[in-house]
Amino acid sequence: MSATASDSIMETGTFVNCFLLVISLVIIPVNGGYDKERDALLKGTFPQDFIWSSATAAYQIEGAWNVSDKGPSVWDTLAHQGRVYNQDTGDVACDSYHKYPEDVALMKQMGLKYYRFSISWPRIFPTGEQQDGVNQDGVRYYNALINELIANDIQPMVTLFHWDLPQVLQDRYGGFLNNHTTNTTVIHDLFGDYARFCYQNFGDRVKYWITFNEPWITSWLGYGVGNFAPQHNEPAEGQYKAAHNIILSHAKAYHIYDDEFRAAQNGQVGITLNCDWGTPKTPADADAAIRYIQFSMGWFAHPIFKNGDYPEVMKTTMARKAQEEGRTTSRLPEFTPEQKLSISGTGDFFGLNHYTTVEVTDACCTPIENPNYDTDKDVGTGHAPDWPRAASSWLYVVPWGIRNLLGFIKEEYGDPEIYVTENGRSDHDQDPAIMMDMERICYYMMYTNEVMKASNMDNVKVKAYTAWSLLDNFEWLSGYSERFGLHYVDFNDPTRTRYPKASSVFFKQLVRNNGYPEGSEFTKYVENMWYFCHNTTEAEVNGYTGGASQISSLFSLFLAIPMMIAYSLIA
Ligand code: PNW
Repeated sequence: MSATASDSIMETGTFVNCFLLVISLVIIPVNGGYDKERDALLKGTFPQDFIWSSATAAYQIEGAWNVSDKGPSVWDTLAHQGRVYNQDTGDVACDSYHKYPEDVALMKQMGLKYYRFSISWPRIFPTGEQQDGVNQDGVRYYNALINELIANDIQPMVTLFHWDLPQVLQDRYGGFLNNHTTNTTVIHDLFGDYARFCYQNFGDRVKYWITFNEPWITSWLGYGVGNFAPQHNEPAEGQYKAAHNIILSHAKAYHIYDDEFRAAQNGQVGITLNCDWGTPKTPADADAAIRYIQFSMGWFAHPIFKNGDYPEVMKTTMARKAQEEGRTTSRLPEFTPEQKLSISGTGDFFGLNHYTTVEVTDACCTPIENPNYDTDKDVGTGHAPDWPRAASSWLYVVPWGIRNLLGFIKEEYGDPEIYVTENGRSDHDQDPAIMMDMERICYYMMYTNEVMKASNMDNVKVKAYTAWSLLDNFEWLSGYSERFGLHYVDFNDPTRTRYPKASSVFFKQLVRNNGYPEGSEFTKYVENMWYFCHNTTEAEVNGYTGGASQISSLFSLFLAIPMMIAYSLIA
């Protein structure tokens, strides 16, 4: 071999090594997050009848904020006051009010059999009250959407309240602050009337009803902090009053279905609660972590799925605080014995929205000047340094959290049927657009695998997994700056064309495989991606370092892109 030839081989080798080194420094964050046992890929499939779905919400996608007689919602008000990032509004959003057949076609293309969407209360009753008039165009819209879904073999799963309260109800009655301690609270009856109207008009085709989406957000951010609509700032008590009314309104809507519709329509009514998993920072923080979960999910789940009343730890903590604050009554309201009876057992299924995990520390008992829900819990929250982050400031990627949370729900609430009604990851709105959304693919891959572990290894009755979201949409206070979609929407394009991201192709394969069956091409692809997705190198995982393992890590990344393209061609 000539000197020149061997030099050039040397040079090539050096170049490759440098290239690998640079690439590995840039794209493979060195962290020790991967736990060989906990995070291993589970092969297998979900139960045969498992429900794969995706979700949206009315205000986030519909637009058409004032067509026909639609009344304004509290979110129309907030957005029109310029309170959203970049002064964005939901006036047009994804224009799904006009483009719903396209949305249905996207789901059909992905092989989804269910769609979770919400009905806008003020689109049906402009003031929120039936006696003031019904907007027939609104009823027509939801009928058309439901019919389009069914014609395409997609089952509707309908949320009655995804935060867009009719503004008139806020103005007339204080919304969910209305008279929270009496038995004859107007807002319960009005929500009941609205639910009845929906069961009557759509219940022949809709078999899954979710009364409220994330009442925690409405209560705390809407009526406590007040940065979310309806912007009521009363952090000592507002959230407890609102939650009390929401729980009673939920129970009312449940019983209306039970008494008047169940026999004929044979559907199910549940509620969707959000909860981050709370993991104790040290063993000494174990009680604090439980307290964190009882104050968030337990606040609603304990009354509805257990005994009609708030969690014991919430009641005793709040009673102690009342004493310390020199109050004669707790800021946490009490249910009457009759109310407890009517609340308990009002969930045919447990809807769960889950995105992230927090590390909890005990912050017990420092005296607080201005008591509020955050300080009431006596906990501190943080995040481990090696948890990767999404675009939303609160969203850390911790796949194993969902398995723990599902196990907690099984144990705590008597093994209910759980529908994961939201799970997903945000990207920043950036130029060029993120169409090869590998991080979203990884998120769905890792989280659904943990859900499968809960189902198949821990015997949790998980019946459904719902990806948030079908489309990029109006992300509340962040406007259009955070994108959760499986499909990209260009919000500067008047026609709001939808474009499939790589994750929609991945999700389609996941649905088709119903999980990660041994030996399938899809599972092989996932195996190649697994270490990359866990943000760590194979060398770290296997405890040795060296070129070969790094190359194979990189290979899974480079393999991914052509694989995705191949998949989209055969899709
Ligand atoms: C859920 N947080 O809301 C909602 O149900 C969706 O409408 C929303 O688009 C989605 O999650 C993504 O945010 C949340 O601040 C809003 O922790 C805020 C938080 C969590 C969930």
